[in-house]
Amino acid sequence: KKQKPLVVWFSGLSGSGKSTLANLLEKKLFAEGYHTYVLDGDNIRLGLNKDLGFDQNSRNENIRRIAEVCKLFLDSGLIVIAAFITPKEIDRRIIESVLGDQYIEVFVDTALEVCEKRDVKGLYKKARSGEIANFTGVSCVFENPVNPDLRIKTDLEEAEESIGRIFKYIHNRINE
Ligand code: GGZ
Repeated sequence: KKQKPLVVWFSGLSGSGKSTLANLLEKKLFAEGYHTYVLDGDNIRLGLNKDLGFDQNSRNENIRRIAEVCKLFLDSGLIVIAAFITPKEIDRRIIESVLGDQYIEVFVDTALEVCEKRDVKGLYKKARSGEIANFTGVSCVFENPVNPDLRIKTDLEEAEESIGRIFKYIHNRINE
């Protein structure tokens, strides 16, 4: 199947559902015959970016490098699915300056209270107690995306519905 490369980039708080959506989207695209690659904290922050922490400069550099990696994957023809908090608008504009119109911005808009209640990894608890510093949403700002291509309300929509909307949105863009 012929495909046009694209980057679908999910931003949102820790626990908002970015990785879940990224993996479901990959599954859907694979089933439809597309070639994809998922980038997330698990394969980037443990490898390429293991020298980076969570202070502002490190986060900027994290996102900048990931955007450059996405660009390389675009050259190889893949549909890249990226899932990172991406807390600042300036970072999203940097991504756009690197990737141009091959960048699709998806805001996973899950309320902080919901993410904190889930607290899958217990990180919010640690952030509240001060055990983790600079935690997004608690002790570090998350700027809501100003004009995302898509906004996913995980508390109002089933994940499968969200994936359907994303697929519909990118369908024309990824077909040769
Ligand atoms: C935010 C942190 C922090 C701090 C560790 N703030 O839910 P997770 O655990 O699995 O995903 C989060 C991940 C965020 O890394 P990103 O590369 O996506 O962040 S950014 O785009 O801002 O560079 C979380 C974990 O790392 N984590 N410490 N202080 N998230």
